[in-house]
Amino acid sequence: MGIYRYPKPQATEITPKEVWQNRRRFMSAGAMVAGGLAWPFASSVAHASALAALPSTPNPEFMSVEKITERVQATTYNNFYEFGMDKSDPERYAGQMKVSPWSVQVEGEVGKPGTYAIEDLLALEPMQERIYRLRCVEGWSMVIPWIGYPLSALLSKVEPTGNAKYVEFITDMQPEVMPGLKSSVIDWPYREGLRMDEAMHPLTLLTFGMYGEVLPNQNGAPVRIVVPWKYGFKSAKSIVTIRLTEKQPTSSWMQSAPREYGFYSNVNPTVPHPRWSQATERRIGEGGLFAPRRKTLMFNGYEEQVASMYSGMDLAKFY
Ligand SMILES: Nc1nc2c(c(=O)[nH]1)N[C@H]1C(S)=C(S)[C@@H](COP(=O)(O)O)O[C@H]1N2
Ligand SMILES: [Mo]
Repeated sequence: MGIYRYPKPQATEITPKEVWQNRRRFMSAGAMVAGGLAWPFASSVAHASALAALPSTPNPEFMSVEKITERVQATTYNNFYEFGMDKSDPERYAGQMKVSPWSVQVEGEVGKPGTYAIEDLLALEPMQERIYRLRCVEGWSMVIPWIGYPLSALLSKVEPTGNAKYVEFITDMQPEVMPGLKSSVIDWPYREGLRMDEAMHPLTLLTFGMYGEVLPNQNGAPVRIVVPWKYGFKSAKSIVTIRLTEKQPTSSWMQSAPREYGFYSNVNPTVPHPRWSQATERRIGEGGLFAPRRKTLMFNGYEEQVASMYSGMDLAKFY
């Protein structure tokens, strides 16, 4: 269990009591089934934790020698535009998001469409811990210990038809608690997509937790996707629908700024965003204002694993 390695949460990042009590009630059933461990696990953990522990087994293939970003940074510096444009808005407002009950509808080009309760998704496959870099298109990055299992496990279960070429992710809308939905920067709900081979790639993680615990709301509770070789915006949070399609879906960002955001959005230091370079990045939590920026790596450092999916493609054209 990786959970002892993480720094103790600061008092300031502890969620109001009513919120975590709700979360615990909801998580206890699912986490027990998923982890096969006794529930009071969280109370035996060395640090006072506001969220339910999510037991997992570290996957040695996806560990990292890089320094893990402090949990306080990863949970207070976020993009989740449903809650506002500022980096601090998700942490401030997402506590109000209702994450229980939750279900995910799997539909479209599948032999077995259906609605999965979050408890069933949690129990579908053993939970793995994987340390992934997340690189935002804005030019910053973090290193996060995620908990989940490959999306391919779920996709195989629903039996994609021969027409299934793409997967679309649609995320939740809760207008009462999401002030960002009033903004027309994005055509809501937030939608993202992957090509079928990308969705089935072993790196693509259906993600339920981070830092040994269930996902904090601001990081996309109760379930999100993490696609580490693509810019962070491909990693849709708080997913309610997974739709398999024959045609390439139009993501929210492609729709709002087609010149700036394409369908693929692979991390690529050689293809600048029309308004800024993608050659370097700032690692969140590393030094001050004058800390040197890091060189951005091709496919965010996952080139060896994913480059073959794009052989023969002009990555400046398919940005
Ligand atoms: N539903 C939803 N998912 C989203 C976003 C969003 O605004 N709404 N922002 C994306 C962006 S731009 C990034 S960089 C990552 C940030 O994930 P993190 O806050 O967990 O680091 O979430 C992505 N997923
Ligand atoms: Mo981002």
